[in-house]
Amino acid sequence: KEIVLATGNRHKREEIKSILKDLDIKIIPMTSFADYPTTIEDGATFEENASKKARETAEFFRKWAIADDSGLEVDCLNGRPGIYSARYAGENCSYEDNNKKLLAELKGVPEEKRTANFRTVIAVASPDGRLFLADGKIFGTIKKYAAGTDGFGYDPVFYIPEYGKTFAEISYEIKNSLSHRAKALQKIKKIIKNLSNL
Ligand code: ITT
Ligand code: NA
Repeated sequence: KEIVLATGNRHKREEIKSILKDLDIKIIPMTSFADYPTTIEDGATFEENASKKARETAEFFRKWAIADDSGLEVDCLNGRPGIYSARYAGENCSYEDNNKKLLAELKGVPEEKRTANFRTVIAVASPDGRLFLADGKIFGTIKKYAAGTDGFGYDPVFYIPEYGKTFAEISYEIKNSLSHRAKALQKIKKIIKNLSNL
């Protein structure tokens, strides 16, 4: 029982492995192979991009594959950066560049209008072309300045009112128990468990 994890993002890799650790399946990082497909993420939705990453990886290795497409949706920006979250401030930009750009765009926007959510779509693809999708969301607000050093991406600016902390200020254990990614992966776990041939 093996599944190839189709992500080039080491933070996602660690979170996904941790969330799926109780599953009786060996998770092989795509990046542990010398050669792996680099999917062009030209879909219009998280679903399309996650599906494309999982399908291309399953086809390439002739093995089951799991992929994650995710991002931050800010309400007062009409859902941006959304599917463009990784490259919001430009191609190959840093997480810090993205956070700076986001805080600049939200300059002067009052507390109550800074609502946002993270969204993840997980796709699982079989080598014979089957596809399973699950999604997860977590709601919060965009803080006025970055805080915390854990996590990655927009974690330092994503504030969870229930905890009074950003995602970068809470422990990995807590983030991985309530995040968008955790919710999507819990749903996919149930699907995977019912697949007799994986
Ligand atoms: P792969 O496509 O190789 O999986 P990626 O980082 O390019 O890696 P995406 O295309 O799905 O992944 O872009 C997701 C971006 O959304 C990511 O780079 C972060 O900027 C942001 N993001 C996703 N999940 C996040 C999380 O849990 N915390 C903070 N930021 C997150
Ligand atoms: Na990507």
